[in-house]
Amino acid sequence: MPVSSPSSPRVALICGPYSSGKSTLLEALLSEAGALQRRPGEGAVLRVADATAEARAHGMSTEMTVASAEYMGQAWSFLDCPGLVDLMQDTRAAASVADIAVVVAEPDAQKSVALGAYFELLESLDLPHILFINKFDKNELSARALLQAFQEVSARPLVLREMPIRAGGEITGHVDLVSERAFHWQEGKPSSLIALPEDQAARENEARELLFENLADFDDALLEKLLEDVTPSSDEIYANLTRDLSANLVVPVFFGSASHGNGIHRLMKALRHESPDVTVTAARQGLGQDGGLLVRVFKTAQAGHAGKVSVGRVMSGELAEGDPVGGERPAGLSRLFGQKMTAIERAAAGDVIGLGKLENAATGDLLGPEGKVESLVDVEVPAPLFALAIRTESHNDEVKLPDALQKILAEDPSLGSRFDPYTGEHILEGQGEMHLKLALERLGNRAGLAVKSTPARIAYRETIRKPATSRVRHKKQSGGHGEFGEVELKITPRARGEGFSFGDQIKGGVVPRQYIPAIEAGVREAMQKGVQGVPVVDVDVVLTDGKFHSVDSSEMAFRKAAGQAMREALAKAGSILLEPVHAVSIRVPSPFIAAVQKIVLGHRGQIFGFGDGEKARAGWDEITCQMPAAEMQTLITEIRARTLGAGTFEAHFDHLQEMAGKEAAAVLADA
Ligand SMILES: Nc1nc2c(ncn2[C@@H]2O[C@H](COP(=O)(O)OP(=O)(O)O)[C@@H](O)[C@H]2O)c(=O)[nH]1
Ligand SMILES: [Mg+2]
Repeated sequence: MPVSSPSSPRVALICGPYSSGKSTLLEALLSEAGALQRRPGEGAVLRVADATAEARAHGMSTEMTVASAEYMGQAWSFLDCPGLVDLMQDTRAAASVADIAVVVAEPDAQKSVALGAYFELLESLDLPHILFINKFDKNELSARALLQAFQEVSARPLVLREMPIRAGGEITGHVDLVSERAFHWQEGKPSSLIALPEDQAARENEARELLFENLADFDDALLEKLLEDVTPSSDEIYANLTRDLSANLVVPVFFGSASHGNGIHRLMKALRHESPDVTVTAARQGLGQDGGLLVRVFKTAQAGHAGKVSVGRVMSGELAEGDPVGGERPAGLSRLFGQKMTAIERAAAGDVIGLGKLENAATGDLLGPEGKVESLVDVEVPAPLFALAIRTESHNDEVKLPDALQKILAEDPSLGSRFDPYTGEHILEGQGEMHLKLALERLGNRAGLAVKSTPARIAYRETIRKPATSRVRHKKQSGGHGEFGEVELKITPRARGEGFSFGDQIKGGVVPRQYIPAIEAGVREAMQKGVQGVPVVDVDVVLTDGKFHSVDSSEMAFRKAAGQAMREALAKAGSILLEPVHAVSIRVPSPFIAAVQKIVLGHRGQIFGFGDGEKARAGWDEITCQMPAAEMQTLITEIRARTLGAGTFEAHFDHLQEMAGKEAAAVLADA
């Protein structure tokens, strides 16, 4: 079992729901470390976090901010992640390198579901985490009541480490439940040590006992002491806390106010004393322990003239400027502080560094000196939930699009792009409307590309109602070489999903075999656009008869004849419009199940069942249903709007379904 060294560099992930105060906390921690000479949040333009064009335009974090600083002789890197659900991939990537996470919450029990996703992620990675309840300054707030609500979304026990001191309408300080020292908060200054107010002693005792009971669940010696009414020593409790946190058995809870600088010193000290280091983190991830160089890239940025910067953590080994990483030589190593980069000469295990211009590195890669390394624990990339068709505003820019797209895709693995052969459109897909909006803004800001987006077209299909036959002679005789080909086709409907089949009943060489592939090609071409203007599927075509001419027949002539014959047969066979239907499973916290059911039914969905689903957590439900693809374009937006951002879904194509009536008419009118 590897042991943490007190001096080696630590990485803390700062995560949590939108607007809980993560970026303000980042600045408060940097200011606590002496790396920022002003109060957090002061001077919006100078913010360490949120300095990119997109972040400033939206007034919120739109990507992860990385800032390194020294705190009491120890190097710390803080990874401040955006809280927007669409951008959860940043949190996932940062979690893949962090030693410890701080989940920042608002003191609002109503918003507890939004916390669930963070606890779930950290639990699944076994990453030790602390809950910091921010904006905690009003007297009506009860830490106990909040904890009860938050406990419902955490699988690990939440243990309160402090108790608020109340006076008048405010919370004026806190008591550390282990050391029993009381602090009075002061605006913009370190808290002052005070005597524990007498009227708080009973509450303090009660809270302290609860903390001990929580810890005793994991320690028999402590349990015995409590049963015998022996008060454990502070050292014993601290040792318990450190062990339980690094084993991810409990979630310590602190509170305070990032913007007023309250409770920050306490939080930073807990991080310092209780965070494991990179050797423990690497072991938890099953990474090689032979001391060879391993760098996990968790962010990719474009830093103006410096170009591409891969931000990575050295998970093991060390490197100096000029050493190869991932089979390339980085154009310089740097330390990051928001947008600011400072060149460094070497980096060791634990450090977070910027690596200049690594052509082949992408976010999520684990790099050894010579190339990518397979790892047991990969950063999971979620399936797309939202898609748009994109096109450059100007036709001349079209050639620049693939390259520019490729750059932003390398930054963010939860973003995808593909060509849809069924609709002929370029699709950009990701985790939600805002995710794609930001991606398009990035294309504009970085590559100067103006890109238009429209809802992705639905891959409608058509098929035939009944069998039909047709006979066509294609003939041209105009001096020289003529064209001659004659075919008779029989087309028959096939069952849904059976696709296209082609055969022949040619006897006696009425059509020489060498022309039959050309006939099939002609048939296939004609099926690209049926009578309703969309591709035809599920049809069996048989070449029943034909004629040829020994001089004038050619592949071309037969192909033309077959195409014409197919179009005529389709026109006779009647047509049905088909739309793609997806099998969908939607997962939401149980209280929202009725609201989500309404969304499904409002979009021509068909519900097959409710369950707590294999993958669902306690307190979550799953709806299994089928929905037409056309109805799902804003599904994720609607689910999130009704579930405080918590709900999500998975979907895959299931079948083509017949359309009729006004829905079919609407599709045709559109086409
Ligand atoms: N009252 C109060 N407001 C805060 C505190 N911390 C942050 N805020 C405010 O909450 C808003 C969101 O903060 P920000 O740090 O950008 O949140 P993030 O989305 O979690 O990064 C800003 O208006 C902050 O000024 C706090 O401790 N108390
Ligand atoms: Mg932020």
